[in-house]
Amino acid sequence: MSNTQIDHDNYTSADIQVLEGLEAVRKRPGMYIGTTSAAGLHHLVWEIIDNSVDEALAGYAHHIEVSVDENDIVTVKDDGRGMPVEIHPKTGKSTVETIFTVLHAGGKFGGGAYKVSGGLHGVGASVVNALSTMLEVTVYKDGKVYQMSFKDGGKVDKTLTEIGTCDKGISGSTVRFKADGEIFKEGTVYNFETLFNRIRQMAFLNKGIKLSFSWNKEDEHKGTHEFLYEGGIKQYVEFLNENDVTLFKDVLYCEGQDAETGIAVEVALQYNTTYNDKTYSFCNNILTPDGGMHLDGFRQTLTRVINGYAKDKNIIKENEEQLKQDDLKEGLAAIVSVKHPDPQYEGQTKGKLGNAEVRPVVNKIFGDYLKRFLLENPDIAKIIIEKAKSASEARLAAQKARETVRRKDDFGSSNLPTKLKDCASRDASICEIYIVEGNSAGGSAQMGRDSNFQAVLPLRGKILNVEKARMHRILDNAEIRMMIQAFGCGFGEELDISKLRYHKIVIMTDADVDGQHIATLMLTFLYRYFKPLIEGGYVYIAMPPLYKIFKGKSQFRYCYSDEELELAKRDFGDDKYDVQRYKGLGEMDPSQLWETTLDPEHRTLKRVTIDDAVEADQIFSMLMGDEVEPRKNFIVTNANFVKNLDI
Ligand code: 28F
Repeated sequence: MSNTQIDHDNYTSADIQVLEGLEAVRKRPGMYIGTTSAAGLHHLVWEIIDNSVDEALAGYAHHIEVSVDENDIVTVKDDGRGMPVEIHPKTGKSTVETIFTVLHAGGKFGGGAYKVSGGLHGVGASVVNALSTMLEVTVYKDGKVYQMSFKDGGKVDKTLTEIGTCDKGISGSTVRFKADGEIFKEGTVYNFETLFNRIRQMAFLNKGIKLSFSWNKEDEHKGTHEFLYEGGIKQYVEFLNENDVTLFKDVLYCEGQDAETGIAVEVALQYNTTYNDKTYSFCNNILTPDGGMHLDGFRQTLTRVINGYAKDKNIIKENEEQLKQDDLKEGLAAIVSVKHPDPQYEGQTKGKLGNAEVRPVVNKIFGDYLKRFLLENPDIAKIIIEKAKSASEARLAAQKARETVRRKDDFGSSNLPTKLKDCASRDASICEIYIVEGNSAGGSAQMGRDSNFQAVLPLRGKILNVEKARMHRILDNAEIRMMIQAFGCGFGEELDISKLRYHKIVIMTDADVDGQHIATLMLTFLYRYFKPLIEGGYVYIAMPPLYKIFKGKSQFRYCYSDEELELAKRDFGDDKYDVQRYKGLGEMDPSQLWETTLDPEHRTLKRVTIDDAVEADQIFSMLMGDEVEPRKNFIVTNANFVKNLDI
């Protein structure tokens, strides 16, 4: 039988291979999409979008539409050439069917472009099919509309059929799919922010491609968002700085490609008045949270060229110390985006780019551009150097302050804060430290706790807003120093989680606005100086009750939200009951605090997580930064939700 005929009666070896392939994906989904948690569920969407983005990067698609409906069925549509529909020589199946049934059938697309948007390094659409209960493909091509569908993890439901006609000028591909609840045990409900932020990020990273996102659910997010950035990562940097005051108007931008290796480089940067570094690096549109060769090349080049310019212009004297990489991080907002045909990722979470050949390419492209830019913009050059010089002075002051922190005898003999009521156990994995606002609450927490594994550190009122302070000022603050010492694991670049003395750091403040402000200040401090603790899931927020509802003397219940109070009232029916609203932790006696908020058997702790690093940076800058306008807008926009501001 020639390989172009399709034998429907019995399975060819290719059919068996296909079924085994998709079965393998369903058996070990984690091998293909990382996890089957929410992150894995959203990877299905990235995978399909990436195929449209590749068609756009190849120059054929210009508008990609993503939508989610009430039943969490995702639709992705592009206006590219439309997947090929003719029979694929190797498999005797249509190319469409091959793309969705043969693992890694994506691979090279026409026109020599390689797959650069590789969601999870290009595992291909077939994995999405294998992990979906339904997947339907529609192709618009040559005035005809073709459709094929799959069910139950990639089994063919309807073979590819011509279902109609369309305008000759219309072409493109549409994929609709429903993730399989049997695979995604934590549910197949998509998160609006996760989709919104990543789709917007794809538009920033791929200038000129229009991405639309429609949330077709009856909730507060219902609607369509259009993202199109002709300025690409230049506009991404403007977005990063939208909540901060910038030091100059321009965004520095360069792009280039190394002919020999095919490596493409794009860099955009701008400085602001804050002390934070908001630099994000990407490879093939994937965020590399742990950096790697492209980011190293960027930082080394920035430092080398700035120092070279400062020396030539005698802004930094011969005898003066050169600027360090860290000095040029302060107030920096930057995007480093490279495209590589065969990226190698390192590290446990594959978040670091390992290809050494990338560094000299970044060096050359960004270095040549920056040298020219500084010569053509001496005023901006001077501003950048002045900012870095003051950062350098602050760094030296911070070093002294660190030494003082270590030396200064604020702490008892065991080098711990005298105000810390430590716990007996030294097994960090079971120990918890409660950062409590106010001495009265601190007192009842100290009495109510289980002193074997629960420590208490009472704070006196509001702590410093670290978003607007430099390191040495922060280290001058007694409350901050006490927390650093109590945690015992250092902070910032020197943080060593293995030395952390408590595996639960619990912020416990009053439920009123003041308490929430303190909790936000605490979170800002932890986010800026102990981010790995948040990323590692060590940081929590205590949930004390808001109300106590009781009937007579014996019957009572604690309520932790307004909704819970309403339910409890209904449970009491028409009986007479009283409600006590807790204004502050201090109103609870130690045993009440224990049973409602401290006792692991009954309490609820809210774990603080960072789902999206870029988003978190924006939120802290907006909430705590210098610019008042964005904060006002946020509060006005969210005012109706801000009954009891949920941190
Ligand atoms: C909603 C998801 O998947 N769009 C796609 C194309 C276009 C071509 C293609 C895709 C060649 C041999 C691999 C068309 N004409 N959107 C998408 N658009 N795949 S996926 O080709 C398949 C590759 O196997 C395409 C000419 N060349 C390529």
